[in-house]
Amino acid sequence: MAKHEELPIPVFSSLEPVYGDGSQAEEAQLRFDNLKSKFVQVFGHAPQVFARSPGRVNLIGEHIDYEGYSVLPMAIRQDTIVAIRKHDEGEGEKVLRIANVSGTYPMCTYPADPDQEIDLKNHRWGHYFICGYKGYHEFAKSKGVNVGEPVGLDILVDGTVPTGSGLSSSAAFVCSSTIAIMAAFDVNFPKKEIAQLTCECERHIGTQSGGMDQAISVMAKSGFAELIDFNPIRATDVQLPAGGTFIIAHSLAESQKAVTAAINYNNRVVECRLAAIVLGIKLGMKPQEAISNVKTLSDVEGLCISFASPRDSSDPVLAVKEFLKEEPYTAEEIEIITEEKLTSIFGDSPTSLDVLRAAKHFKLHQRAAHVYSEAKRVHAFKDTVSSDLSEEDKLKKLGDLMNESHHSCSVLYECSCPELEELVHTCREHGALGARLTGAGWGGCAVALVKESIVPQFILNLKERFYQSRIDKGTINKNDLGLYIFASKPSSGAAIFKF
Ligand code: NG1
Ligand code: MG
Repeated sequence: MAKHEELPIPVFSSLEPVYGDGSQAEEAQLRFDNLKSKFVQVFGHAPQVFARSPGRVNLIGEHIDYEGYSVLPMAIRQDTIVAIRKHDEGEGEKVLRIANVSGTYPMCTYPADPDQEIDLKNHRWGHYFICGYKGYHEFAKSKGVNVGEPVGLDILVDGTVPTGSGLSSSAAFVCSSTIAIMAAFDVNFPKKEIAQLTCECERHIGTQSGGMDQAISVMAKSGFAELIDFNPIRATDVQLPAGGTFIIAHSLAESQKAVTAAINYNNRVVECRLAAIVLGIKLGMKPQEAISNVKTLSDVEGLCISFASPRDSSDPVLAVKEFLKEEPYTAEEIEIITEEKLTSIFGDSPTSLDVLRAAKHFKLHQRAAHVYSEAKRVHAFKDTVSSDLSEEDKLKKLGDLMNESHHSCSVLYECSCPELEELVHTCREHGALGARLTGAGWGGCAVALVKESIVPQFILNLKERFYQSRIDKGTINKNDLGLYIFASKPSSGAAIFKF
């Protein structure tokens, strides 16, 4: 039998395989009915096909996917559904019209040219669809698929993944768009190839992202978290212990990653690359060799022998302590080591040059220490899940690893914020075995591991201790609380619907 990731995206003619037959199915039926009637209203035709792809919560392994290290997320039930209709050749204008069921997002129109550049200075929500559109064409070309002359597309989107929340609404949108486009053009590919292509095409939005979000969105399986490896992308099922529940809670601080990339997300990607190059040089590579060959911290892990105590230890965290100073580096200090200007090292990456312009200094020690230690925690998490510890001990160990991960994100990677700190502490105070920020950070959600038996009480306590004051201030509406704090079970991945 072919492996799960070698299979193409499944095509269903009913909602049940994805949404089950309970209350979730009823809700999904309403969304699909609404999409169909709105589509006719807006475009004057029915859609041909639908694609859906879910958001995700990352359980552990933060900011290490782009450094080549494995991560451990699970898909959540919230998703993005894209309804699409491809025009016949010669029909109407050759444009992409992208509408949304939510009034917050006005219709966006783009030319049908797959080589168009995305205007990053003017961020529009439709840009994420164009990522998928460009990605599909780039991929089809590389596969020798003849896509023919550009034609018009009508698109209607319905997303339930909260935006700016670290739950990957962006990947849910990019993946569902890409898969809808493929379905409209009547092609399908193995999931792992779609995971790779969507990871690459989301970078057109200007963030130098890793591949975690797209991989889990495309390859998730109901009932399992997945250990995702990169280069090549691979997913291994992880069955979580039955007695624990993951609760997702929003800090109510919005993290606008596409807008703040130069000082947050891409800044960390650049710092990691610089840390990797400097480590490579300190460990014996010639500067030019390191600059040409070292892209990520995982590229130099093999060289990371520490000569201090314990002698000749190959723990990269110890090598970081020995070879990277704790004080932030200035650009000039790094250039003395690299013997090359940073603007020349990153000369082929406009988004990295934006980072260099905005950065005052570079915290190489802290960022590398986070990445190497977090990579180890992911494997410790996976090993704990499959160990023969008692359920009680397993949950405790997993919680500890989540707490350590949060500490590292907060102190070494500095991707937390005051609201997330307060939320994580409130979770722990009320019985969470572990709690941490999830996703890119700088706002968005926390994930807490809670014993099944205390879930209702835990949610009540959080409502009282974290959300009530925000309801009183009018930040959120009491009736919307269920959108901001909920228990989550591992859900299924991307699917195509043809009715
Ligand atoms: P979110 O949480 O969706 O902004 C981002 C990256 C991931 C990963 C995490 C941090 C994108 C699409 N996703 O996610 O690849 O690096 O941050 O672990 O940029
Ligand atoms: Mg995102």
